[in-house]
Amino acid sequence: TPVTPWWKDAVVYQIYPASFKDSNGDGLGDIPGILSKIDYLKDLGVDIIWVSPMFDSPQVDMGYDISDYEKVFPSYGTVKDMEDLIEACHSRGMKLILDLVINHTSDQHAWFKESRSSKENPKRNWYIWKPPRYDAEGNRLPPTNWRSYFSGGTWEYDEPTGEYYLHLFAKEQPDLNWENEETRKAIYDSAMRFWLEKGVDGFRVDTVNMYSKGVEFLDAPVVDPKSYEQPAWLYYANGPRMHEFLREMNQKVLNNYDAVTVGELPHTPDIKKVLQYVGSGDKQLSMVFQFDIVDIGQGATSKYNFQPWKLPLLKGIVAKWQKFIEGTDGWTTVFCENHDQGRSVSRYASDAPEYRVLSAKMLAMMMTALTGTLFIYQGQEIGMINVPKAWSIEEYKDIESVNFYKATAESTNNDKETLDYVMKSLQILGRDNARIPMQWDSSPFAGFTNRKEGAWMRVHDLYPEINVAKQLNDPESTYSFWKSMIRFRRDFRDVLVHGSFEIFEPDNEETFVFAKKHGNQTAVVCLNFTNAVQRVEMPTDGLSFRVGNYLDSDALEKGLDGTGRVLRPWEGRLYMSR
Ligand code: TEU
Repeated sequence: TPVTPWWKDAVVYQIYPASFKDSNGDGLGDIPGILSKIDYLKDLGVDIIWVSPMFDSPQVDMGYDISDYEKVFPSYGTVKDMEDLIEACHSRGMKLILDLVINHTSDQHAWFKESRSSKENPKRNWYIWKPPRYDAEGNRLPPTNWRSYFSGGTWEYDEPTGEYYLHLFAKEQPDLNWENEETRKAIYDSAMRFWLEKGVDGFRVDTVNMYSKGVEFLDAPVVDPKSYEQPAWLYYANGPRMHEFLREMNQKVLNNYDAVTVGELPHTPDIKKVLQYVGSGDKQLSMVFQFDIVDIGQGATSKYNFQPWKLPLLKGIVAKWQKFIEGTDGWTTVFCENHDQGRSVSRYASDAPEYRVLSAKMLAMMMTALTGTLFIYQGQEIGMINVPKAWSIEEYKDIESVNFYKATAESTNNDKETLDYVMKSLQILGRDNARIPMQWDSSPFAGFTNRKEGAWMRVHDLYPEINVAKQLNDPESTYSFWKSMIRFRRDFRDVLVHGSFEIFEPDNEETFVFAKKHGNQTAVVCLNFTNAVQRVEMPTDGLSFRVGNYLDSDALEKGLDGTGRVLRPWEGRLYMSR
């Protein structure tokens, strides 16, 4: 029988370096700060640490704009600090993975500086340059009408050489030209081998399905008549050479190391397409992040136009990505938070004072009972919640949010109602909800920094109530619940990490009931997603549960009631068969 790869049973913890822990009092997190908390993570039950970009960068997009893959952003530390971190992980039996951001670089990367210097430069072709178009009146137009992620178009005109370059994200993040073999070789050497040789255990692969753009650069159809730029991911995501590039990357680089890859796969709801990436026979990626769960509530043509939704949507998405690998050799991920998303308690449950702890534990139970490699984002283990509703746009730092607010203000002539709705949407979906400093204790600035002026971003007003120090030794805390659920998941890994999935009452809008099965063992999970008491019918046919053999996310009161079970508000229960 084949051995299970080490990363399947793993619990991965994502660290956002700017906001995890500041060790030197400059208001920004750093690598020595991460080192100081490594035993905290080990104790929680973390197997793999994923560090978001800590490479040298002008920080236009929080380090996802890399100016040198082989250097560390000075405020975060040095390459030596990273070597120490790798060693610290390995000596504790943990692994470390890095972000691999190779769809684009910073415009300050030496490669791009050369590329933009002249049309004859040998690196001209390392990025995607196109001549302008002209309309009937002779006005200059960009090569296509594509909309970028951070508002405005995807093409920036570069005066000195009279051409446009492509940038799917900020204009300071030019897209690399993957069609060019020399570019690919340079990427493999600089962004990958350099760090693999230092012992990193793999990568979270940023926007992995965007390397191969369509061969033809065509205009996207108009779905938003108010704007010139149109959503265009159909034209640049999952392009024709995607799988070829990933096979090459494995052959030339990854296969020489026991490295794991988890690719980010936006705009890909199609199961068959996803399976092409994660089938283990055709080695491309170990697993991917499917976006459906984190896209919940986003507007169709504009992300920050929040759309209310009901529980069956979430349940259907969970069920879809639980079932899609059954009968295949593929693998999947379990996650509902990262640095690009609002906090799960605020988005999927309730962050009201009386419910937020219950909610956080209920979600922890859901996540730890699902099949796939489990990813937790910093602060999720203590139930951190979204920024307060009263915060104004001035508190937001994320380029996507700030640009969107500005663009909306411009296009609506500062229409108050529209801008209020943008603020409401940002407070639910905005990326900064996850980027505020980690809440360590109740000392000033949540113990994140000892800088007099505070941290680079405002600390959550509720940090005295929601913080690590308060929860560490409290057996009833969110942290303690996560810790025990992670152990429980490990003890019952066959059924929880690898088991098959079955959903009950998919249309029920109040509760989420599912079963996990492996051999003759079954786990039944009942989750209450409301503020009210709910009765659930448990699928107990032919199963025998030892009374008391269950885990409860709400230890206050445990009521068994005939065939059905009564769940208190936001309570979760997990019953394990004998
Ligand atoms: O995100 C890529 C991505 O697919 C976007 O949908 C992302 O979710 C973003 O919020 C835009 O709406 C990755 C990183 O996770 C993100 O932080 C970076 O800004 C982006 O790539 C560019 O590198």
